Amino acid sequence: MAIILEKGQRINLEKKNGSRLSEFCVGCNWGAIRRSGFFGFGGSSHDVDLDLSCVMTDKQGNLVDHIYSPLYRVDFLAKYGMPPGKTDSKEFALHHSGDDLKGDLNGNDELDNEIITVNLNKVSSEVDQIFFFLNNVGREDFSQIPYASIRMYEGTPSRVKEVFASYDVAAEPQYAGKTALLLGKLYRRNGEWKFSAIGDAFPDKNLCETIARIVNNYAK
Ligand SMILES: [Ca+2]
Ligand SMILES: [Ca+2]
Repeated sequence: MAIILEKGQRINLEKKNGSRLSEFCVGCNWGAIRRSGFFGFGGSSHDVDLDLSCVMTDKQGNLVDHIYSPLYRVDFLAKYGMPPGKTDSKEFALHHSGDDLKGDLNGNDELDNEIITVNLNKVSSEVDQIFFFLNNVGREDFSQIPYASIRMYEGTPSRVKEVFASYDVAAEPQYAGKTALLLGKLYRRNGEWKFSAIGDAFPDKNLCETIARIVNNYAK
């Protein structure tokens, strides 16, 4: 049984057989918004573009690396002092599957739309915390998105072998007006990696605001 994470919960990355989780996927699955038509005809779907991203900080809480969509405009990022997007961390320990712009158009396909693969054994020694967060590029807030969940699992982006932990994040009134969500962080403690499910939602206009918030309020 996978662990169903709750806001604020901290977990070890220890598996049932006593070994430790070191290579896994962090994936986010979400749905486009369905609008039904008259008498069941002419329903339409409204694309939902969530972006799963992560930033890495060192022991002092300084930003040292990032993964976010290369589709973000370079001039927009530069206004906030942020470098261009990329899908690999510096040491290739983390990799993003690519920017999904729509969400599931025909109901929940149970597959993650954006996935970051993680190999903790390859993470640079300067990295102390890895924060995972979601931004909605569109105008709707998380309470309007039919479903969105994040999970950690072993396997590959196209084949889920075993789910280690999962966390549901959308379609709840508490997310009204919220367009960004800090899902959680991987962090080192006494030489071991652990995971903390943060689950805080914000009304941020874009990912640069969320990154600034993480660095200023969570990383130190
Ligand atoms: Ca996206
Ligand atoms: Ca999906």
